[in-house]
Amino acid sequence: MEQKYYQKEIETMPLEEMRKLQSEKLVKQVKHVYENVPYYKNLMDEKGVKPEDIQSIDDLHKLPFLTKADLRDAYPYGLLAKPLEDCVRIQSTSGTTGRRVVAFYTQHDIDLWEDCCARAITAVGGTNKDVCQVAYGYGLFTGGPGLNGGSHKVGCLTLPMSSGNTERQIQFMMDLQASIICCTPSYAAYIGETLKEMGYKPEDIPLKAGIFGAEPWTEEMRQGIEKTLGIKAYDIYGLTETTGPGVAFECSEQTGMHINEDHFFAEIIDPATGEVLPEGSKGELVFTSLDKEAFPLLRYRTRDICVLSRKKCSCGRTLIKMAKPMGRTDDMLIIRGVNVFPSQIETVLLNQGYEPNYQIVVDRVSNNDTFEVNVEMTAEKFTDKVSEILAMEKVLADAMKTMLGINPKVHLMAPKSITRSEGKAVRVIDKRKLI
Ligand code: DLL
Repeated sequence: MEQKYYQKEIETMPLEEMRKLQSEKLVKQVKHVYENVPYYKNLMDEKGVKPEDIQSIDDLHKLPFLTKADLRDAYPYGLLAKPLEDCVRIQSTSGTTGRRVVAFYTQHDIDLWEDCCARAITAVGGTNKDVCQVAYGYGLFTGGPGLNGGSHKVGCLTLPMSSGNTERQIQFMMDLQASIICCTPSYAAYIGETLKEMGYKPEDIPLKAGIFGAEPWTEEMRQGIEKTLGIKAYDIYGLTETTGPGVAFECSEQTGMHINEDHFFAEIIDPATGEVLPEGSKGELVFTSLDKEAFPLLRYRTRDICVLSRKKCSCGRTLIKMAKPMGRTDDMLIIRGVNVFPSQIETVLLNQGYEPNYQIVVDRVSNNDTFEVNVEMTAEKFTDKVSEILAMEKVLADAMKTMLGINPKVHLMAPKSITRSEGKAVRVIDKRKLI
């Protein structure tokens, strides 16, 4: 694919220049936050750090971390760094527990967010000749509004579908010949499944690329979606706290996501000690907003587990890359003392020819963890013979045991019996009430 960039100078900037830009922005940002956010001033005072101590990006480690707990404490206005009169938008997390995170944006913040999404769309080959169907949820969730804004900036004909109403999605896709689709990977898989049932073949589908994120998905799932929809499937990452989608995006190489590091500086830390780890280490991803005005979080602990790499990329971008997040410090299950990530289960299923329609159910009975995985049979694998079902369950349980080191009880279920998701899929039901 011929490489196109949305902001070439930034996206291909030599590292030394990028460091200079980041340093200048950080020094200004720390001063802005210290002077305008009493909550943050207190945190810095407690740690004995003054804005003068931050002279370049190399001093970043001196600053305190911010966590989700800080966001909850400071809800709703405690971390606001601009007067409300200067803010033009609020977005919020999809979190279902505790207080939601509320993020504020000035027009400048919206602009830089939409630029990040425009970089992502351009990186997958999007131009003003494309019809871009945005099937992430609109509203408080950042997915719809972020990619909608990016699509406008690129000049695509934007189809603001939001998520859900799959038959209508497909009708618009076909009638208007949508060439790019943006949604969660689980919804993309569902759209693919529905198209197949309707009798469409990959070559009948007008799409050429998809921009999928907001939840973890595996390489195997990527291959499945690419095959069913006849497209290239690209990853996109972000979180409400930093803006939304577009913090990092995938390019034609499809080997991880370039972080828009002129706006978001990334560190990897040891989640247990907070120590900053060298490039290539696996740990918790931490972001610093270098130039957001209204809600500029510094050293925000995302709880996403990830690896960074500065390996040269064939697309010509010099922006650092993050691997697909491998899970979260908080959705890593510890079952009978063993660490289990839903993505590992997904990998096993896809390798064994199943679709990523599954649910993990964990409980505790007489002080012992129970670990069950409900998996849908595909139409091709469907059988109602008990002996065959038992044999298939055993094959899956053995493969999971090899991957995880512990034995799950696998239940095969009829096709279509696990509820499909139009947004983020619910993969885990933990009944142990450990927290
Ligand atoms: O999910 C923003 C977004 C919208 C990203 C659309 C991409 C596309 P939140 O609801 O605040 O924001 O959830 C953020 O979702 O910390 C990750 O754990 C997870 N996440 C987001 N993108 C990815 C991805 C949006 N590509 C949380 N792969 C993050 C894995 C992802 N996990």
